[in-house]
Amino acid sequence: MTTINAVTTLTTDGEIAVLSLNHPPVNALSAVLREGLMAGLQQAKVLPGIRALVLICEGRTFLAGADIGEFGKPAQGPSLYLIQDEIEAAPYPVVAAIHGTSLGGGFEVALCCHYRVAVPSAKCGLPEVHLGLLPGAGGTQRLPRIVGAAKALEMVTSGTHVGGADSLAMGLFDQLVPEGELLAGAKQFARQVLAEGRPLRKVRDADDKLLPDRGNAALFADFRAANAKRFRGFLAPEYNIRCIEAAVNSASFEDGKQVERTLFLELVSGIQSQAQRYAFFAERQAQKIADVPADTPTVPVARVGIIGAGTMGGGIAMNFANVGLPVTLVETSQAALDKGLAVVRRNYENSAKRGKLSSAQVEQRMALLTGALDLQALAGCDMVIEAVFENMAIKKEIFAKLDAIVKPGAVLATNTSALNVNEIASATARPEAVVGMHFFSPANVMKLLEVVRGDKTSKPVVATAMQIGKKIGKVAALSGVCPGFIGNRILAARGAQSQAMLLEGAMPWDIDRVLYDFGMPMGPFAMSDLAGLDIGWSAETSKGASIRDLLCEAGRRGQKTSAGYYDYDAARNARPSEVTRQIVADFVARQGRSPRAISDTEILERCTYAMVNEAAKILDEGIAQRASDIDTVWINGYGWPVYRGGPMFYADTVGLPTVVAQLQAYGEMMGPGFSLSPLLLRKAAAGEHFTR
Ligand code: 3H9
Repeated sequence: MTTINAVTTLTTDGEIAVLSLNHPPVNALSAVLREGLMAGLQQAKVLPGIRALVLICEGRTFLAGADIGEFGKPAQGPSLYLIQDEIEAAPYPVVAAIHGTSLGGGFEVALCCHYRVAVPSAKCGLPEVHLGLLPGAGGTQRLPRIVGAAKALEMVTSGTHVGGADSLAMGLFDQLVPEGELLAGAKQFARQVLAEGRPLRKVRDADDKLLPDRGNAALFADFRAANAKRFRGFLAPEYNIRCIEAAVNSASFEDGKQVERTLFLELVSGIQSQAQRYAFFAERQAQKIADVPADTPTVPVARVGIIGAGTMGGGIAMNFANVGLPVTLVETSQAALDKGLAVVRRNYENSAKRGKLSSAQVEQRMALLTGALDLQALAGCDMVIEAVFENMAIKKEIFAKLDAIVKPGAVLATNTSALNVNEIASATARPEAVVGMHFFSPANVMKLLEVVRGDKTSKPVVATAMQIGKKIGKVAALSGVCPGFIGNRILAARGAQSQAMLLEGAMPWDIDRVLYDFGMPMGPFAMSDLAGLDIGWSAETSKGASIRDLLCEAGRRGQKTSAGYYDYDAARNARPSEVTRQIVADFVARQGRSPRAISDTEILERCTYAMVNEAAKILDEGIAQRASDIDTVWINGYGWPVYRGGPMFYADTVGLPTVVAQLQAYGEMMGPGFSLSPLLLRKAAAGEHFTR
């Protein structure tokens, strides 16, 4: 065995050379790895008697892509392109031996190898679009030469990881070998290639898959039109499409690659990719808690209990069933339980209709759910999540009962979205076991899990909640206790401004349009209509003291009544409402106010800067551990456009002095409850940022 450098070794087995890379955690193509790879390839070439080379990785995965942290820094070591040329021009077959995830630049290296062998659990893909990028090392030119333009378009714009069997069927892998036998299988494959005298196949030369689409403008126009909503606001999907177009229509591989190179450079230096790369690391950073080290013991969770089988409880239960964990769902009546389980079944069956689950999988998951009408059924659960409606007295009553039922050492979680977790914990004799696990609706879909740490929550309990979040595919972020925690507290700050502007002259659809155009999935008024305007409202106590009261009194309760701030047609398409316009205008007039024209800039600034200001307070108070956690919450829980990197990153791009100056300029209009965050003021004055 020859050690090439700290991460690379070269061994031989008869006529086969094996170049092995080991750069934890994910074998990213950092400078040190590129150096080792290049030197290893060159040394193998001069070894006597070598007739084939296997490229393999140690650890959990094959090369998972370029080192994202290196973008924007001065280049070091050999470029990926030189390495790819070296592989493609090797004098003998080079076989990539793939396990784990072969992604981005890592898969682009594999695509330069003459052959690809993988274990069945291996996946491959070009996920650069999620980083606001495109595959910049020939991926957009080679992929369609294997799978055709239509499939390539879908793959590069969705960033999907393709499993082993599908990759084999699509020609991305040449052979699957049994798990645990990758190296032996790859060597065997190489020997077979030699024995059969198979050629040094180069994907770059294979044009036949492209030819049928040459000049087919409709393919691309249709793809753009069909995905316009999905790609809204993002630059990278369009740039990826242009590269596939170039692959199909360019006179040569090199011409297409030039287009790819130019567009890659534009994206990598742009603000969208910077924001998306930041969000990638922010999400992973959010897992880390300063005083809860990674080796903190956790509670083994083999069975989960959920109290409440409503929309939230049922959705939460699905997350656990999806990863094979049995769930006990407790309701107060058989009817409510049956209804909840029927909704879960319907959700699964809808997934099956869309081809995402087999009917056997639907049954397997349903079989993991057990209904019960008595809290006693939770005795054997390792984690219990309370998901009843937001009423402190009821929650305290439930937690007091749980104390006598649930086994010692279990985690007692509440899904409250705003209530005081410390007060809930005080109802038990074991407040250290109590933690907030705030899921977002629909809980089986939304990525965010806000883990709320009470004053007495123990470290193992915090660590368990974070860990189980990852296990069920959520992005977990830690919050301290305050009304609304990180996410809803910031939402309330935005809500206050949008309500205030309604009284100053803006209409709901003006405000919603500005926020939608900014990139949010919907504005605050459309969101209220979706949730129901009558949440927390009752006809008995309504005093007609707000526009919401008046709308509810008029029977306009939101989408469910086909009318709220907006009018809705049968397909739930929203239209500005004349009735709402009149209700707003009359209310404003009764208050003796004269409506004024409010610019789009003012709407955007007051909404987003008020959010930034509240976020700064949250950070200052230690409710959030770091600014990037706040961004992770807003991107994954509320649809803040990831290409703007979250409220804190956005504030940094705007410039904190500008944020402060504008908030000061709006002055009294921000409302009596508004005050500038001392941290925001300090940072602006010192020329500092939140996220850099
Ligand atoms: C690219 O390739 C561009 C080319 O086309 C063109 C070049 C010219 N770089 O996610 P995890 C770190 S763009 C640096 O928790 P998992 C990550 O930060 C790239 N670091 O593990 C974390 O660090 P820490 C295209 C990376 O098992 C640790 O590894 N490739 C990179 O849940 C573990 O990560 C991608 O977009 C990286 N590329 O998932 C793939 N990847 O422990 C991005 C990971 O300090 N990566 N880290 O927090 C992934 O999707 C997942 O990490 C992966 C593993 C599926 C691989």
